Amino acid sequence: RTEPAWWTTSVVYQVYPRSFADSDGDGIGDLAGVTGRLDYLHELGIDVLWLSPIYPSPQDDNGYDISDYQDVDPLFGTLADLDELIAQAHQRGIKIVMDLVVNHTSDEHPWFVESRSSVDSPKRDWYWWRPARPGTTPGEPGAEPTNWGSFFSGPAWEYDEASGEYYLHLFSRKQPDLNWENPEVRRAIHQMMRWWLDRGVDGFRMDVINMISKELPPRDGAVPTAERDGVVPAGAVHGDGGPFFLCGPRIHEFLAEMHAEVVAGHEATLLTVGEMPGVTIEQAQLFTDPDRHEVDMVFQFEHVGVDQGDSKWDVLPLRLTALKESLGRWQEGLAKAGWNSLYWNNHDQPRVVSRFGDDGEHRVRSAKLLGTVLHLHRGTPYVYQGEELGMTNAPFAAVEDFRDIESVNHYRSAVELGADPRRVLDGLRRMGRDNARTPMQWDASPGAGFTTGTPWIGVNPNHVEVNAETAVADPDSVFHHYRRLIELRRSEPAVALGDFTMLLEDDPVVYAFLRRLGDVELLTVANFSGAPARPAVPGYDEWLEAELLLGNVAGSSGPELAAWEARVHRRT
Ligand code: ISL
Repeated sequence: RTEPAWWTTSVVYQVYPRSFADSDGDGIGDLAGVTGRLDYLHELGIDVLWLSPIYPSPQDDNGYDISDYQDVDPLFGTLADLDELIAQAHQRGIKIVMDLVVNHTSDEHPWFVESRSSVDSPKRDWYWWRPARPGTTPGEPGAEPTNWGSFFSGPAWEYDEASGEYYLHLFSRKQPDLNWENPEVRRAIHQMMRWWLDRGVDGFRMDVINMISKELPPRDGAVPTAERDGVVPAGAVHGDGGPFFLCGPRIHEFLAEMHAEVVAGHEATLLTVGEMPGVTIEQAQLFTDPDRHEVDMVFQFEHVGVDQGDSKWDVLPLRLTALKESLGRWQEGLAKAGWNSLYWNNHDQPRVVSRFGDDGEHRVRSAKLLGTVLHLHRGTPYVYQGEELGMTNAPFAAVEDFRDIESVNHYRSAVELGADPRRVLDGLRRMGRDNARTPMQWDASPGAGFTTGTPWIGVNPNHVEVNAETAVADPDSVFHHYRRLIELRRSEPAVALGDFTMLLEDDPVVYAFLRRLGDVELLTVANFSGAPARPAVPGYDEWLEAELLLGNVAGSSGPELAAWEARVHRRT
């Protein structure tokens, strides 16, 4: 067998530029801001920086609606600023991975503008244009070509009056889906990707890449028969198009082609990670099997769905056994071929310490516990900005505090359909994506060190206590715990490459597992509760004699774990 890939010992850090660091005081983060904070990231020890979209964009979905793939939005700076960021990062041994958003463009992208201009446009077929449902009046409700709902509320089809046809948008109406069936579309994207590699970037995080192949012809999806989330009445919801566009018929072909056209020959230095809502283990095995040359790893969504009911807004209490069952199955599923990416957080998820930990009394300890559990799994860990500080969800008081199109649309549409506004707001507060998008907390100053101006979204008032300046100065902080976890992945081969065995599957509060490589064994035990707990791991007394590699409670050594205590033991 060949050498393990470089990213098996690497940790990726995600920057959401809009919310990371604002260098010019306009209240929005920018590229020069990121460059100015590279020393901080270097101290944390990360290997790769994934940059959420910085391309020209109408910012309908904060840059995930791109109007030019080969430039930088003035909001974030210039191409020269990006070149500078890449150069400065490389000088510190940090790779740069770009967000690749090619399931859709902005409706203001010249490709779509041309496609929309006429049914005879040479680019008409670059997007999904369809006539109204037979026997209906175009433009009337129910005349959409299929009954699919968009991820951001409302139908997934938008009527274009000028041409009398509809175009498909799985996300906002300003994000029309590209037609990957058309080889010209694929060629244009490959070319653009090569252009970025030539510019010095080190890979791509591929946005909803498992949605690019659609089953044809598009047909109606199943409509839920019960009311949804206890708020949206049955009959008022759209059909589920997922079965027609999640991992569609040509997805493996498209990704293998992209690999051959763009990545082949550079595998040894690049990173490709496909974001894939709804992906199954069986599919992920195929996507990440190195012999198939598709992508290095995928983002799956099962473990961030364990606390959700009918939809993401229907929040259930965490059952630890369900979380273990899910992550354990993914560990097993990708043990032989393929590779896991490991994450709790990104710009679409609420903050993990508020979600699966305790963001009150035990904030610091539970944030360290969550980091420990995640980083000791087999796979490549991703740290989302502020996670290394134990940043929490935001205290949004009213719907006016939210900026995210998903939250704003959901509120409007659910309330319109008769839902109780307080209940809808409660869902937003717990699951809304803006929880992850409040400004990075650098210091205790009024703008949190993020901006000298007025931030585009409110700063979390807890920045006076939770901030990077305080954390870097405190050896016991969440920051330094993450730094040690990142270091451990490089120094202890069993962390990166050891095999994985879940223990105590049925235990409702203790998360425990073994990693093994050669004669090295690592045991991780973690108490997901505010009360002491005894890990019922067979032979735990002997483990207590073994080296304690890492813990989050100073001086603790007995057979009992304190509230939110986590330990990593090592023996040979
Ligand atoms: O958070 C979600 C809404 O419930 C997810 O469905 C999310 O939209 C999905 O994971 C896809 O996310 C990616 O593509 C979207 C963009 O809004 C997200 O920010 C991005 O991560 C469309 O480009």
